Amino acid sequence: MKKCKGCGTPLQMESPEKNGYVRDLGQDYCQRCFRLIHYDDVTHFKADHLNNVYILDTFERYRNDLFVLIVDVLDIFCLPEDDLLETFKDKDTVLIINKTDILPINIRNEKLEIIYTKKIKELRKTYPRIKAAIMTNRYENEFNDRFYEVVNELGYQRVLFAGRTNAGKSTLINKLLEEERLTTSIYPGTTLNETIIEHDGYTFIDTPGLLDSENYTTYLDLKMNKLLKISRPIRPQVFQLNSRQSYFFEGLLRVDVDPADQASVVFYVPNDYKIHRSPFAKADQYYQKNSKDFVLKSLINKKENYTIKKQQLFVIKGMGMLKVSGESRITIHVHKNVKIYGSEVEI
Ligand SMILES: Nc1nc2c(ncn2[C@@H]2O[C@H](COP(=O)(O)OP(=O)(O)OP(=O)(O)O)[C@@H](O)[C@H]2O)c(=O)[nH]1
Ligand SMILES: [Mg+2]
Repeated sequence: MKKCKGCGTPLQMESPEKNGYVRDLGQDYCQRCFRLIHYDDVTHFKADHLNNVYILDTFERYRNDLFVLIVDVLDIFCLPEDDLLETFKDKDTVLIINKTDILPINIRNEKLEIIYTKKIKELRKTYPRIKAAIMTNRYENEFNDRFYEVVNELGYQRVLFAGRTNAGKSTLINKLLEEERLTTSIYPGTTLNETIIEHDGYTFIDTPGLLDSENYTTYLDLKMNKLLKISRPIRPQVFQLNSRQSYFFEGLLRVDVDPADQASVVFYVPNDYKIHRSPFAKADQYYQKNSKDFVLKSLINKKENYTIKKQQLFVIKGMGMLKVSGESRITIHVHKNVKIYGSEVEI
């Protein structure tokens, strides 16, 4: 059966409402991919049939191939507690830490290498089949050479690309192919089926992304997903405080900080939204008044308390990070399913 070159779904002419629809089976790309690529039209964007069991079954069929696991740079701090690596523990894996371009300028380069090298060293103690790790992003020029070097050294010709949805799997394969062959988009669930590509004696297998119930984007509709996309280096939003304050990121996040003396809080979130600061006493009032007008609608429905001794970094999956410095007690309010990962790392 002929499959769409962009998303891997079998092509069909019967039902325009279903995935894989084409007017003519001579076409290479389905209606959904065509409209998405050329018009950013998501009318036909559906990924309902995707589920992790289906994707894990796909992986098993390629279990003897090399697995390239692509992880968003912000998710690397979550990996020790996340179940993602468990999925790949019995497979030779190359870990790719992707989208490094979104990190703030001040934590790039050497500092970054040190932080991530340490993290990977720790992870390899539990997951010895992580054979190599590469940090990169779609704009980086040396990736292809480094990639082939690693793959050749490990002695593989067949490589499966796996990871969470939206991690940049299809984008990275296009980079290796040096053409925009696979469909990529900001919307999670772009790739619908495995896609096998022969290239220069190698076989690349693109796969749908694993869904992540802990990620904020899982709970946002397509339009809202667009708003959370980070495409430029994050500009940290920094606040100093010496009394109890509350901070809001639209309707998605509220952080109450109660410093013992002096403290600072830094938000690493998409640049287009400014953090709103309010004295703690007026925070509930602010929230009630504005919740209807938030561009990113109100999804705050759980809170977690933390005590900070010196400094702590928190990753709010799918949204960004925040760093609190100075002895304080804090409360983070987010969507009930979104996991908050605390990390001691100093950035
Ligand atoms: N800033 C930045 N954005 C990237 C990078 N790589 C991919 N993206 C963007 O991330 C989004 C998702 O990319 P895809 O390649 O479609 O991701 P995927 O992992 O194939 O996603 P699914 O098919 O949904 O599982 C797109 O908007 C890409 O442009 C990168 O290195 N840096
Ligand atoms: Mg994809």
